Formats: sequence, C-alpha cells, structure tokens
Amino acid sequence: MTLADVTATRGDVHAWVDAVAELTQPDAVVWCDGSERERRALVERMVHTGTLLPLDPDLRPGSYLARSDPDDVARVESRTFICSSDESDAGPTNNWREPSAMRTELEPVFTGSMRGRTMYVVPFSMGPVGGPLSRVGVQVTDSPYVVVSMHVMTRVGRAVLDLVEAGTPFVPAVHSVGAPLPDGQADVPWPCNPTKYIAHFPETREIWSFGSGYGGNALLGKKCFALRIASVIGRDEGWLAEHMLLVRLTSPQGRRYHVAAAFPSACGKTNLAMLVPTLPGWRVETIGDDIAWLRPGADGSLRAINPEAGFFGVAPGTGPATNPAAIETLSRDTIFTNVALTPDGDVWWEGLTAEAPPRLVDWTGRDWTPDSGRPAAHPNSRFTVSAAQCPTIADGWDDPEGVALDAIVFGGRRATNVPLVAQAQSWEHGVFMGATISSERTAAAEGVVGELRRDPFAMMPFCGYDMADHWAHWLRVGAALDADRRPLVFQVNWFRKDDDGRFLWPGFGENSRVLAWMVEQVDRARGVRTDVGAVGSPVGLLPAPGALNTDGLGLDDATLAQLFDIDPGSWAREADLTEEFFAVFGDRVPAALHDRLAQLRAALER
Ligand code: GTP
Ligand code: SPV
Ligand code: MN
Repeated sequence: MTLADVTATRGDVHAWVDAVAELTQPDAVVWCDGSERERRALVERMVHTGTLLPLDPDLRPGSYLARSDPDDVARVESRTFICSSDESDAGPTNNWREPSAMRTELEPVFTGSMRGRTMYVVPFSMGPVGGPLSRVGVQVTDSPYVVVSMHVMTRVGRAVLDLVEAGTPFVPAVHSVGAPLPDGQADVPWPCNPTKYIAHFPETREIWSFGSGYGGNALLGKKCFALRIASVIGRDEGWLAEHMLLVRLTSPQGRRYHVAAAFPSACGKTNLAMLVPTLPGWRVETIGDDIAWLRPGADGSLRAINPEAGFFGVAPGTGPATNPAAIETLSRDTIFTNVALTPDGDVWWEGLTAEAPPRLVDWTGRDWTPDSGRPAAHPNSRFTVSAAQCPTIADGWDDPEGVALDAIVFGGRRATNVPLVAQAQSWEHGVFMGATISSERTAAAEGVVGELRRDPFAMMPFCGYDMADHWAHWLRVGAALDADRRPLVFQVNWFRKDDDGRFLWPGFGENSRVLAWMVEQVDRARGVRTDVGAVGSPVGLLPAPGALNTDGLGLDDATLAQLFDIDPGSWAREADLTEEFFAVFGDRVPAALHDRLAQLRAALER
C-alpha cells in the first residue's frame, strides 16, 4: 500500500480507514464514538500501562498526570512540512517538500508503524457539529492518550461520522507514535520515535503525523487542521484561520464587545481569555483561548468562532493570583502532562504557589526539592481540560454562528521598544502591525528561549501557505467588510521591562484597563462617545492623557512614560529589520505594507 493509494481513497471514509490500516498494519481497528464509556475504558487502560497516573480523587477528582518521553515535549517546527505542489505556495518560512517526494519518503515510515497496537478512528468536528463555520475531520491514531485528548479538545462522535458518511468533505489525518510493538514486546508509558514528521498536504487537505504524541504534533485538530490546513481552505474560500483567543467584554453600562487577540505561543492568550478584570464594573467572558476562525458575515461584520472545545494550556505561571479562572477550571476532570507530582497525589508547577513544596516528583519522575536546581514542571507542561468547565465561559460561547468582532489585537513578548498599546490608523496599518510582530522565543517549541524572532500574526509556525500571501488575504478580507462594522486593530505588549529587568506593567487582570481603552475607542469610532481618546505617534494612536485608567495602580509618571516611550533611533532600526524581513518574501509582499513602512519612517524623521 502506498501513500498515494491511501490518498486516492480519501473521499470515502471506510475505504480510507481500510487503506490506512493496510499501510500501518495495526492489530485492531476501533471506531470511536466520543462517549463517556469509551473515555473511561481508554483511561483505565492507560492507568494500567502507566501512561496515566490517577491524582488523588479528593484533591483533584477525575484527573490524571501523564509524563511524556523527555524528548517529546513540544512542537517540532524543524520537522513540520508543508507539501504544496508549488514551492512558492509554502513560502520562504515553511519547510517545503514536493508532495510526491514526501509521500515516497513517508511510505516506509508508516508501513507497519502501528504493528502490535490498536488503531483508533476518531471522527471530530472543529466548531459545533453541522455549524455553518464548522469543519470536520477524521483522525486515525495509535495513541489512546491522543483519543482522550481529542475528546476534550474537539467534538468527537457519531454525529460527525454521519456527516462524513453523508458526503461532507473531511480532513483525513493520520497519526502514529511510530513505535510498533513486535510480538510480545512490552510497551512503554509514552511511546514515540526520535524521528518525527508533521506533514501537511494543503491541496489534498491531508495531515500525516509520525513519531510524537505531544500537543500540536499529535492532536491533529489543533494546529495541523484548525490552523495550517484551515488557513489554506480560508484563503481559497475568503475566510481566516488564526492563532487567536476570543473574549466578550461587557462595560459597566452593559455594552458588549467581542475581541480577538493573536499572541505567539506562550505569550498570554489563555491568560487574557480568562482575565478577571480589576476595573470595577467590567466583565470578561471566555469564548476561546488559542484558535479563532474569522469569516465575513452577511451584514458586513467579521464573525468569529472558537473551533475547539477545550483548552490545552501552559501550566507554569498559572496561579491563583495571575489566572484564578484557570485554577478553578483545573480543579477536576483534567489531564496534566509534564507537571510535577506532590507527595499527596496532587500536581504542582512553577508559579502555582509562591513557594515550592519541600518535596516533589518532577516531570521526569525523579525526586525533586527546591535545591535541585532544575524546574519541577517542564516549561511547556500543559493541562487539557474542557472549555465548558471554565467559570468565565461566555453564554453562547459555542453558538455555531459565532460573534461579530469589534476589535482585533496583535501582541508579542518584547522587553523593549514596543509600547503597552497602540491603535492602528486603518485596516492596512493593522495588517502592517500584524505582519511585523516579533517576539522573544518561549518553550512552546524547540529553540533558544528568549531569542527575538519574527512571528507575523503569531502565525509563523502555523500558516499553511506563504505568509506574504496571508497578509494580502487579510487586506482583501478587510476591504470587503462594511466600514462601520470593521473591527479596529490594536497592538499590545505586556512584557516591556525596566533597566533592572522587571516588567513595567503589572499585566494579567490589570490588562482589563487596556481592553477598556480599546473598546472605548470602538465607541468613539462609532460616535457613541465624543471625547478625545487618543493622540498620534509614529507607531499608531496612543491613549490620550487620562484616557487609560491607571487609578490605584501606583505607577509613577516615569514608569508610564517608559511604557509608552517610542525611541526614534531604535524604531528606525526596527524599520530596517522590517525591510529585511519583507525582502525575504520578495514581490509577494503587498504594496500597502511597503507604503506603511515608508510612512513609519517618514513619521520617525518628523
Ligand atoms: P499557547 O497555548 O502556547 O498558544 O500560549 P498562550 O498564548 O495561551 O500563553 P499563556 O496565556 O499560557 O501564557 C504563557 C505565559 O505568559 C505564562 O507564563 C504567563 O504567566 C505569562 N503571561 C501571560 N499574561 C501575562 C501578562 O499580562 N504579564 C506577564 N508579565 N506575563 C504574562
Ligand atoms: C502552541 O504552541 O501555540 C500551543 C500548544 O498552543 S500546541 O498545541 O502544542 O501547539
Ligand atoms: Mn497556541
């Protein structure tokens, strides 16, 4: 059986599953129905094999700890491939492989890769089943951990299979941990393979993932489908698949606003999505924490859904002071991966409490004390939990029609230069802001933490086609929206530091102050308010004196000035780097973005 043979069957789910089974040669094939019974049986099995460790049911009911292989802890961008027919479609920032060459390369890799294991067939929907913005996929996997995670992160069930059997196009997604078990060989708790492939075929809308059981490498509904493949579908159909959280904000006057925000991995999406405002009278409700699909509505607004059903969130740094809503969400029915274990059978990670417990078992299973000199939880340790159990989840968060966006926010982790908040002067300027985001690397992917890298739209690792074409697509989508309903665009930076390396801005719940200013700007744009909210600057509109509520924060004038300082010299260097960055994409960069860069330079010289 060749990969091309498998691809040829992809319109018929039963023929496709048979073909994948013939290629990968599992011992058994199980069709999943997403039921509680199925989940229980899989969990029981994984407790037996040591993949899941039950936590104390009195402390953390229905919850488990998984410890991955120490070499399988994050997304592997260097092993992520976009296999479009035309290399230029993948763009200069993706790893491109010619599709038939990749199929040939993957054939021996997948041949027999599921031997000795069960192959699970998981029909899943991204977005509410049957919704107008929703899409379906079928993942086959030889990992029961992936199946129970897909139960949480997507909608799995018979209703999806019905759609697929009735001819609804589905994204076929093959996943193998790449650890066949020859006769009688004992299994390990976290099977995986040192060689990994996360391969996408945008034209045939296929995903082939091999060698990893972790996160975005393995839960194929998430980055592989809902971002890389969906971004290509969106390009072809006139919508956008983005690395964005979604929230509803309600003002003290009871006005409602919907905001989407794109920050790179581990840069604050989950935290902003679950924000508990410190500003009296304001309310923030969660709709999504990682991915949003945006589509122009019939009324000229930009509508958005969260295609996921759960959160796969960063554990370290999540604590009662920074994210109380997440802490409550995690109080039960949660799968933790790569966090530390306490002696009484609960979990711990850096930032959960101010002081570390005296004794722990770390994420690798070794004894740990505060003097061990290494983190107890892996920096990319995560929780997998249903969105429905979040105390701040919005009413109608899973409305298949989505919500109309009032504002779009771009952000990154920048110790210097970038102000706390700035508003784009136009949609084009907003696209320029998104296209020029750079951020200090985090532990969410392999690489050197802290190193500054470009991450346009927080989509650098997730766009299934040329990033510059993605900017052009954003310009097109925006131009088609109704001018009065088009979202305003902002840029934020919670991470600016003083000369001693301390954050200038308190962040977390205090970010509600920045959100409030943004939606007040929405009111001003719509004529609901007539006071002056902003003043011009070379990089965008900044809050007018007094317009950003900083009451009670105890920020002195010097700190505030530093938060908004725009140094013409460093910004001129920033502009030079942007020009170099744009040059990577050659003539695919839209002229409007070159114009914006010229305007930035002119404004800096004034
Ligand atoms: P992915 O799930 O990888 O896409 O990440 P995410 O964007 O959802 O990141 P998350 O919200 O989990 O944030 C990760 C890290 O950023 C944690 O260590 C947080 O403590 C830190 N963080 C989030 N918000 C703030 C903030 O406002 N200020 C500061 N200083 N740190 C923040
Ligand atoms: C990210 O890295 O942006 C994540 C985690 O949200 S993963 O699902 O592993 O991609
Ligand atoms: Mn993410």
